Amino acid sequence: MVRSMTKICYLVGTAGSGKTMLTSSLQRYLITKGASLTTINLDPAVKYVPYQADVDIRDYIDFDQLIDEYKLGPNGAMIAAADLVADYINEIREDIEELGESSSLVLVDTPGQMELFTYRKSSIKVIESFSRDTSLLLFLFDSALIVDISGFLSINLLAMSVQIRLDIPILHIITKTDLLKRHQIETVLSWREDPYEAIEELYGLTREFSLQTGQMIEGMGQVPLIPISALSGEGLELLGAQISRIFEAGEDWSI
Ligand SMILES: Nc1nc2c(ncn2[C@@H]2O[C@H](COP(=O)(O)OP(=O)(O)OP(=O)(O)O)[C@@H](O)[C@H]2O)c(=O)[nH]1
Ligand SMILES: [Mg+2]
Repeated sequence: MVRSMTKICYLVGTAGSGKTMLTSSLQRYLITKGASLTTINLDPAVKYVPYQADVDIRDYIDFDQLIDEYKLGPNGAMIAAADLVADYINEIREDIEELGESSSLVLVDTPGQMELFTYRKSSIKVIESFSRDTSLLLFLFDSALIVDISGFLSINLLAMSVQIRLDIPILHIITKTDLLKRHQIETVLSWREDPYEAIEELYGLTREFSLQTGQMIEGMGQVPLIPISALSGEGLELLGAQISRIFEAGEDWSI
């Protein structure tokens, strides 16, 4: 049996936001900290995975064959593949089971197009087949998309949408911080506390909606926003500590 206390982190974010690379660096970081870790690739269309995928959906779903067999375009094939994932949940559970003790923490790298994991019913089945109580979303804010206020508010809305849809605890992560200047990171973090000064510069309906979004951001309360560079490793320690805190496992990853 997959242990009922198996803790699962789903990495979710817009296309190219850094899910795969963060999975890779987080895997390396947590293993050095003594975590007993399993890493799952749930993206059937990915060609190259830069980490050791202990469980891989590509062992069950052949993306190119789906395209050929059903004469699908790339998006149609992605939808078909995303829906098929739920059919293989028992196999995935068995794969994790076979890994035995190394399955107390599981990282799940989700498909490139975020809406496939977030909004299709198969993902809900995947989450429920483990346990909501021991699941955590790591929602990635691509740093390239949030350096202006409208981008920042839009991605916050997306994060809220994902949380509403999947209904599990969430951590927010700014990715690729090595590409930002320090003052840009500080500005983005300050918008989380108070976005209103920046919103004042907007006009019309955009300003109205942005003000309402600002109120929703205030309502998110204590959800941490953690700046991370998967490239340099900056922020991984803080992320590890936050994951640990959420799962109430303290700092001892071998538990
Ligand atoms: N500079 C820098 N580049 C990064 C970082 N993380 C990811 N990238 C780059 O961003 C691009 C996308 O990264 P991925 O990890 O593939 O992103 P993804 O969200 O898995 O992408 P899809 O699965 O295709 O949606 C790649 O070119 C990475 O090299 C980072 O921390 N710093
Ligand atoms: Mg990826």
